[in-house]
Amino acid sequence: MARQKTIITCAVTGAIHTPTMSDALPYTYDDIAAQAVEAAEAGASILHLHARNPETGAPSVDPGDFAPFLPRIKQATDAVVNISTGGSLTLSIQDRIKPAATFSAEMCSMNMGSMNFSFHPLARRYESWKFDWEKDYVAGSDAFIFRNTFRDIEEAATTLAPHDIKFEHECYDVGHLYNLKFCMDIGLFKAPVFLQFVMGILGGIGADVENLIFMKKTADKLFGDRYRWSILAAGAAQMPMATTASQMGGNVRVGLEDSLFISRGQLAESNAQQVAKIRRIIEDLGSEVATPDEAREILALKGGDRVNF
Ligand code: KMH
Ligand code: ZN
Repeated sequence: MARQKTIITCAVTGAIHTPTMSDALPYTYDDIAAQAVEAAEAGASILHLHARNPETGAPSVDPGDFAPFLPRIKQATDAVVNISTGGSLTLSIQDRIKPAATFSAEMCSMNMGSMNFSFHPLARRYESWKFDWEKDYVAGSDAFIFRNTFRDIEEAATTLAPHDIKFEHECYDVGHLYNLKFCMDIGLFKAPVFLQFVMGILGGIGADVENLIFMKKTADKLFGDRYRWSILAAGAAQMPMATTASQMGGNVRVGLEDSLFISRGQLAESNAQQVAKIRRIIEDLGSEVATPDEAREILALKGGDRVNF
């Protein structure tokens, strides 16, 4: 059987890292748009997008903070837009799904379980901060519960169902695969599903090859051949785990949401630099990367002409 092409997703800014941590982290409308377009040009066929307050860089789920950059990305690229419903991690599911519902994107994230979700150890690395909110946000994440109860998942799934959005099911641990299976059994999601194995978040499964194999085997057991998968590994594990996953037939996600680095100890200059690196690795190892239209076909997406931006 011909090997399927590898889909590269780029997660452009996220809600974990803060402006102090890297000058490359985009948070203005212009910079989010420019880096997203550049990442698509470098080979990302899916752009996973969060918004930020353009003055302070704080994570935002206000649709008004997505509106200035979404049309610009659509005009400049053919890439699939995937809108986060993870949010800002402490907000209600009702607020978190507003951007995806408002803009009816081709894809959005769907977080498959409640968990500790912490990056408080990062706070120790910085003595001064660019913006007032950053230190408390980062240091205080040891008290965050990222809430995604079954009721929250059901609310997100039923609210977004009329929009025909393909979900990127974020599974931060093996139990989240079972949560997804349960949700499929009660009719909330239909196969084939698209899984994102999220590895290396403090609160979730660690980023190593044994765990990846365990996640993959569990997905095989639960979903048979009726799923596609991708990996994102946080921090230093990003490129090594993406490389391994691509060799196992998985798709990959990179971007400054997940890691600020291009190699050990060296900050990335941009999202596109990470996309170019993983693309080079994938191609050097003999695989091909999917174009946006190939990604649409592989994931059976509704099409870029059916979004609301
Ligand atoms: N920040 C990632 C670990 C979301 O946006 O819904 C997971 C994520 C969640 O991308
Ligand atoms: Zn995200």
